[in-house]
Amino acid sequence: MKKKVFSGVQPSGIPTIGNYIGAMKNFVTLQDEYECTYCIVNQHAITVPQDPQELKERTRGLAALYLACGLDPKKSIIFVQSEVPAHAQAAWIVQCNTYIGELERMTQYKDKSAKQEAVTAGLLTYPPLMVADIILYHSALVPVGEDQKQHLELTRDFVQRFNNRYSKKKPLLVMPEPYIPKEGARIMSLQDPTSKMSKSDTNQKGFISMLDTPAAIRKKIKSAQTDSSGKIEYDKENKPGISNLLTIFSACTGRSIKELEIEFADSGYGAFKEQLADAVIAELEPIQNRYYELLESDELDEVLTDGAKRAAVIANETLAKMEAAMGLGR
Ligand code: ATP
Ligand code: LTN
Repeated sequence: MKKKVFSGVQPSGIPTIGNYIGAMKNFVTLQDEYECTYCIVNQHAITVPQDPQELKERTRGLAALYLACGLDPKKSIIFVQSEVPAHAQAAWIVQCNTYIGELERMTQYKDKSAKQEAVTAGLLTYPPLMVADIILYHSALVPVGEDQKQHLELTRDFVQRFNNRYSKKKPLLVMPEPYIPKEGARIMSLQDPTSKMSKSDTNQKGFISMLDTPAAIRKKIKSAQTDSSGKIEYDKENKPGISNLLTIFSACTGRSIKELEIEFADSGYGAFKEQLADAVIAELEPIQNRYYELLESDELDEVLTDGAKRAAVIANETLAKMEAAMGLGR
């Protein structure tokens, strides 16, 4: 039997090139080898305030981007989280088997709650919903960026605890592993290369969105923070800006960082940035063209409706087994 893969992206903004390199690009490569399920995790997005109309548009838009990147509904299940109620139901079970202390330790919770005026309970219980997403589909591999590693560790702890408590003889839940790319697992902000590139950054110049126009991409790359040494070398500690740009270049072209260092050994930052912009545009332009076609098509809604149906069959079955194991029911 093929291994199962599950992952999700929040429709909390237009995905950045960080989301693409760290996660979405791998979604596509994994679908040829594994049985994959990819979710638009809109219930995770509402852990912080969202404008209802915008959330709706971004949800459909993210689905279009999934397909535009190359996700194929014949190979993978693609669906919207809120359309499969088993996620929220399983999340309750997960919450009742998770300790508040575990959740308070999560760095994403600490970072995000520090930025909010009022912190919702949902922001704290965000990881149990993510645990539910993963376990419902018997996922063995979860392609994510570096920042999600801690949530995956929490998931592994939960799986072990649940199996120990409720299904000792025959483990019900599959132990998942994160699938984190060797390079590009943490693309940094163009303006502050010591912090993660994020689609909800208030400084637009910090990130390249997957839908930025070629002119905007070129401008943002031109104004990216570098250093004064003028040498194109990978050195994360001392040259975080240039190292980040090299990583993006490498991910967009498939060429190694070593190779790029050699090619640009005698170049200045200006010429390097011009060519990087060309590479990013060449990677994103075909995706953008397909995206705009898909947004106008009926195909997109058909894929999501069918995806939710197929996902619900699997999710409901796992949920029923979890409930039975715990004695929920008559
Ligand atoms: P937000 O800023 O709204 O919290 P986010 O972009 O950090 O959003 P998600 O939309 O949930 O978070 O991220 C989707 C996937 O992209 C996850 O697997 C995450 O690890 C990955 N990812 C996010 N930012 C980066 C980044 N800068 N570099 C590499 N991968 C990233
Ligand atoms: N928390 C993730 C998004 C997410 C996810 C998942 C990723 C929600 N559910 C299940 C992998 C598997 C994030 O990137 N912020």
